[in-house]
Amino acid sequence: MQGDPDKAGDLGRAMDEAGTDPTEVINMGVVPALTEVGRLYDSGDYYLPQLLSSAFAAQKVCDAELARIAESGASAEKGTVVLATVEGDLHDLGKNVVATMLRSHGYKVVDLGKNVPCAEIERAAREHGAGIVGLSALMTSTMPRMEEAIAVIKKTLPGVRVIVGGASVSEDYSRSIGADGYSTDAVGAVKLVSKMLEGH
Ligand code: B1M
Repeated sequence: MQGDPDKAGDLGRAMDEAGTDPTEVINMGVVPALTEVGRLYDSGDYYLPQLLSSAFAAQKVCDAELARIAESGASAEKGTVVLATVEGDLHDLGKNVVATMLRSHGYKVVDLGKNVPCAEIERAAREHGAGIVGLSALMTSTMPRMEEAIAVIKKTLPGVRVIVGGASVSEDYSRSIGADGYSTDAVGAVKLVSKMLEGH
């Protein structure tokens, strides 16, 4: 997967041919690969070009797996989740994985992207009738934007629940800012959403 979209496509196809479940391809293939890319970037072994082409390759696999799920006709929309990386934060690789995993489990995802102001998140949740808002932040400096968004959403959209995640966020922090749920990874995010929207 190291940043070569063609090889990533081959890997995805090989896993498809082996009958691997699409969500497993993402969970067992894409997420560990991206985590390793993050580690290599952190350690100075990878630079921005490798990082960006890895992200592109990962998205290509995720898109292919989502198309596979759509072809199988398995996805009836089970509820709407508005997702965003908070204002000031440009990290979106993990949030994109969360979006793909939620879509692959049949949820409608309105992905607002990265660096999203609180007012835009609240407006989108209202307009799309979201049951859940998911906020991602990877920097300690942007985590307070989550608290602000939660305060606004709780005030104006009391029925909407907010879940949070991102490498620097912890369970304790999530509780302290009034989030309804927290998960360390995309699989946990799907479990939270399923519990909140479907009760299991
Ligand atoms: Co930056 N960065 N970065 N970075 N970056 C970190 C986060 C950092 C920890 C690196 C470090 O210093 N060790 C550090 C933050 C320190 C801190 O505040 N604690 C940092 C910094 C400082 C910066 C800059 C300030 C660097 C600079 O310019 N001097 C700058 C800030 C830009 C900005 O945001 N304003 C910056 C820039 C960038 C890039 C643009 C180069 C790039 C982002 C590209 C992109 O996302 N499109 C980048 C990257 C890639 C990283 C690291 C290396 C990797 C992050 C990543 O994508 N991991 C990161 C260090 C690290 O984490 N090892 C680092 C892979 C991804 C799959 O995992 O995002 O954790 P992750 O998502 C996981 C879970 O966290 C969870 O599920 C995902 C999948 O399992 N999750 C959720 C995420 N969101 C969730 C939401 C949920 C539930 C679960 O519910 C809604």
